[in-house]
Amino acid sequence: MNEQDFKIVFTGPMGAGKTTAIAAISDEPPVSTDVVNTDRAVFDKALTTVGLDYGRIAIAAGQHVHLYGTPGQLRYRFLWGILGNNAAGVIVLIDASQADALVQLDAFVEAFGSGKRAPVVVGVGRSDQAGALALDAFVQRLERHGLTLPVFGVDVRRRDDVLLLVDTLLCLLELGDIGRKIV
Ligand SMILES: Nc1nc2c(ncn2[C@@H]2O[C@H](COP(=O)(O)OP(=O)(O)O)[C@@H](O)[C@H]2O)c(=O)[nH]1
Ligand SMILES: [Mg+2]
Repeated sequence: MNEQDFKIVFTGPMGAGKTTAIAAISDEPPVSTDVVNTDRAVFDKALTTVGLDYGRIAIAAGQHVHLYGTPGQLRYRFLWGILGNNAAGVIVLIDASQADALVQLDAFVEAFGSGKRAPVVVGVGRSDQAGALALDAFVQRLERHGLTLPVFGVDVRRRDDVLLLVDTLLCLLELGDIGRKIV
């Protein structure tokens, strides 16, 4: 990683789409540490990430954004701090169709510094599914905690949606404390 590079962390609960999002935008095949999911009761999908995801995108000549995905399961929480360390910004992905989506939002935003240490952008997925919470519910939840963070409805399978999250984060970085840029 060279001096002008940034590190961005994708976090959020299992199944929210961290691995998919990084794969959607990475310039090169992402590194993934997915294994067979033994927590199908929590979220029914075949694979889950135990370590991290890693991808990379070029934003200028010789300048890259490094993309790290955290594991979503609480038992890997010890990795969040390690992966979040030195992050220029954080993207929290939430699945709006999960009953506890607002509680999950609280947990992940809180764990990653509520946008105070580094900017946070929230991507809400599956908001078009039956029974899914409306985007506004997430905005209001954040406001209850005194937080005004960008909240976007996204489909992480779409490259443009994921790039919107990353671009917003980069804008916030430029507007705010450039000193958070990391090596
Ligand atoms: N149908 C549908 N599937 C989605 C949507 N968003 C994400 N997914 C799928 O949800 C899964 C998310 O899994 P993954 O990326 O492994 O989540 P992670 O645990 O956060 O890394 C993938 O299979 C995506 O294709 C959506 O809006 N609609
Ligand atoms: Mg994953």
